Amino acid sequence: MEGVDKEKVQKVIYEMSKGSKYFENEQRKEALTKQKIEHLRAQCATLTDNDLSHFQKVAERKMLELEASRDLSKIWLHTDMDAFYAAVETLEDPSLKGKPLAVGSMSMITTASYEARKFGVRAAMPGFIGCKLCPGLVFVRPNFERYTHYSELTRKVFQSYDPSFIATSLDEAYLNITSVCIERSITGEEVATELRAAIHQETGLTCSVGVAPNRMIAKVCSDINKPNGQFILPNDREAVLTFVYTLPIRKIGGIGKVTEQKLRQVLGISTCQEMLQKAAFLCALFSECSADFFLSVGLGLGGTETPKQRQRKSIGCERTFIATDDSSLLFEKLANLAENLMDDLQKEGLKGKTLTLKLKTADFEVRTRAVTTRGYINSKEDILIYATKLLKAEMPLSLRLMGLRMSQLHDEKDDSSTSTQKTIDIFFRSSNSNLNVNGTNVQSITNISGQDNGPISVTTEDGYLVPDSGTGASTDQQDFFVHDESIFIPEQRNLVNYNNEAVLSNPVIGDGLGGAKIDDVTHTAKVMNSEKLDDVGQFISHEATASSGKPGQQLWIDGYICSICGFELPPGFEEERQEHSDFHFAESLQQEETVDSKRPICSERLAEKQCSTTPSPKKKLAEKQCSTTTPSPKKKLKSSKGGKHIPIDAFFAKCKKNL
Ligand code: DCP
Ligand code: MG
Repeated sequence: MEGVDKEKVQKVIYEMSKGSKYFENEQRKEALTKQKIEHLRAQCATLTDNDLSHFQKVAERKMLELEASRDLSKIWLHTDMDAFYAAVETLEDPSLKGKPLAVGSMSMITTASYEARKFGVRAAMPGFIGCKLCPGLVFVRPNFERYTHYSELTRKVFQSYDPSFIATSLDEAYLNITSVCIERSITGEEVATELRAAIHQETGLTCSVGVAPNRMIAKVCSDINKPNGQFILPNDREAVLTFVYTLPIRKIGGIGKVTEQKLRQVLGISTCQEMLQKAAFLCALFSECSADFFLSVGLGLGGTETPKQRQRKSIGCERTFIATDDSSLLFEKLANLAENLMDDLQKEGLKGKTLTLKLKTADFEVRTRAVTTRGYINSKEDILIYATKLLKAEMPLSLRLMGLRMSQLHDEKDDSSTSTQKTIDIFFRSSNSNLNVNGTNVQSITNISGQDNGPISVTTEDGYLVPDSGTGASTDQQDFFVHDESIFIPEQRNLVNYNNEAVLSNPVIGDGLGGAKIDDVTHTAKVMNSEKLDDVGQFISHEATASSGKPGQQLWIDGYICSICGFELPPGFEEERQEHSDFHFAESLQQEETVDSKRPICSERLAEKQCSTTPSPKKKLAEKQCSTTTPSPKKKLKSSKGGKHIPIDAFFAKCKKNL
């Protein structure tokens, strides 16, 4: 967006979307963020001097711990293709070269060529707004098979540098190049140059590369000299600290718009260095997990170990369309989805037990409804039986998106695999009610397939069955099963609110603003066929369990499923993912706030302090901010050398201007 008249772009977007549902949702979202900020401000204002000195100690201890974990022995490389879809299209049709190009439709642009970006055209923007900004904009329909083909070519190259490379989307990957550097006695910079040349030779496309001691920084680095460039940060603590100290927090994967606003507006934090300066506030106001994440960002720490591969947990597809309440049309779409899901499952030799129906209403409300069958299924007919029942229960309604996802997967090759489900029959029978242990509604749907899929459990966003840690055999009499995977058992509030946020953050897919007829399938199965993990949110703990529900431990399972709430977001949707992570931060915050409003701030964390200190009078936030005593770096660190193109100071000066 450098050199773009941002004000003009904003004005055009505002004028063209005003009054639309998208606009209304944006406003609702803004109001929600404002509310969260106010809440946080109020919490902040209650902090006493004693609180702050306690949390200062907590923060210092934490920073020491984090510092001790610093690993400078690994060399990570992050690679990101330049204007990927647009570049592929141009390669296939050279007449597009040099033209302002948008890949997508009047409803949605997936990416734009650099020529189009000069006009403010960008990904996730409705095409008709793109046309307004850039009248000569040329449109090309996306062709995912093409992108997958080119992506596979790039992966062949990655393979030769790191067989365990982590692909986070079709066009991005992390490579641990430590061994290559040692074995061939070459530098990270040499590997970067060589790899970019190899990718170009293999594909005819360009990419940008960042090299750093950890993945978090490597990703930031790959953006510095984009397009067709590279930036190398040496494995040197001082160089890392220099780099992150002036780095705007929004550059960090996992810090999205909402988190940025909260940190900036409540605590005055805009750069990573300021995270350390306000460490006491971060520890006082955020969960331990979030605070750890923020402090590690301030220290320039990120993932250095290759995360263990996880088995695919679910497989699904979804379809966006112009909103309709025509039930026959909706059932037709459902049948298509069932067929799609069957194909994907059968291609991978998988069957599943839990079927989740995702619906996005015309008002952008997202609902998910899940059902667990007794036996494993993967035929279109079986899928459709359950999906139809789930959909019927929601009718009448007007929808703009439908999705089906199968989880609790079973590999047909693996006959020994058995379900670890356990009945909670006793509970439901004895309670003699329709309430689960959360006090929420649970429906029962009787199987009508005539097969041995038996009675099933149904979970809705109004009440997910509570997971049981024990194991046991299912019985013929049972009416309900406990899910043995907790990733699809989000807390009600998380799911509902998250969905709102996620939908709002991705408003242009088929929202019909442009009146264009689209019927886009999100290629979750194809695009996300990597079974490796995304980096978003995993900077602290790569071993985070999917069910932890802690924001800092959020993972993208299979590269696209949120480990906290099970929501799916393809890796290409980085902004939306960041907002998603923000949402979990915000949710945990809200939960903390709800609890904390009934008791002193972070009482459990204050407990040890309260033994030795007595509270002093409350002071105003402004005073606290001025008097924070977290040590800032004693001397102004100099930029490290090693960047191939622009000097790092110039880069950050540029970033600052954009803040
Ligand atoms: N994509 C998408 N929807 C988005 C963002 C991206 O479908 N909201 C797709 C199109 C992009 C591809 O993912 O070509 C890769 O995304 P990037 O964010 O890496 O964007 P580009 O590769 O297009 O451009 P850059 O040169 O900035 O990396
Ligand atoms: Mg890219």
